[in-house]
Amino acid sequence: MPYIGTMQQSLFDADGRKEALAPGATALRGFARKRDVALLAAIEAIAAKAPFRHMMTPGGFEMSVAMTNCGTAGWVTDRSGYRYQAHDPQSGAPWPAMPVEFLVLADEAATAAGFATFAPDACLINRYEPGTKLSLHQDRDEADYAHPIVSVSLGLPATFQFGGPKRADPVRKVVLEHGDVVVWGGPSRLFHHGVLTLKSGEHPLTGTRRFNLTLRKAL
Ligand code: MD6
Ligand code: FE
Repeated sequence: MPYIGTMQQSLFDADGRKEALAPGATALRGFARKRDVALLAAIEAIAAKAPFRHMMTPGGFEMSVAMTNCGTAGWVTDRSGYRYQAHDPQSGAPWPAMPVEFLVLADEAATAAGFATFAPDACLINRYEPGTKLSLHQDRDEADYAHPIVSVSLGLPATFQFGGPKRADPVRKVVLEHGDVVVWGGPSRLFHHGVLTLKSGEHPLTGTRRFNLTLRKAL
């Protein structure tokens, strides 16, 4: 193998490049890419049972990002607030089971980022189309903030905003591309973050969409 090939292998191996975003937050570039087709097929199977929908915020605004869930608990919002619940409010049925490939990826990513074994019980699936965005927020509906969140980006790239403990703290912009995984825990677990308005584009696997999985230990 030529020398440059060996160099690339060591810097950009199957685990992707590791990038520290904040204390306890690590981007694993390209970590999910080799599983992209299986992950997208699993999302499609979940959405066939629990379709993507635009949920209502407690303040009465319909979210531009479409969402669904899998796992024993799913994140929902409506006029009465944010929470995790075992059933899809739209059908009354339990959320679809967490696919084994999600569990394997989440645990491998958490381990690669230096966390102990990670066994998520909830996965929120976000679907973005050009023009949609996710406002600055904190993820704080989970029972125990000691667990990290593993985030998987697929399809069109998006600009992620990564802030601090206070909403008004300055934000850092990070582009998340197809296959990128972010493992996020520790001191920055409750930092504010959001996704800027998705730009139009065309991805060979997802067309005009971006999907994001956030795997959580909610209960
Ligand atoms: C997104 N992600 O990337 C939205 N939350 O579409 C999140 O809101 C998020 O990536 C908690 C931890 C990781 C995340
Ligand atoms: Fe979040």
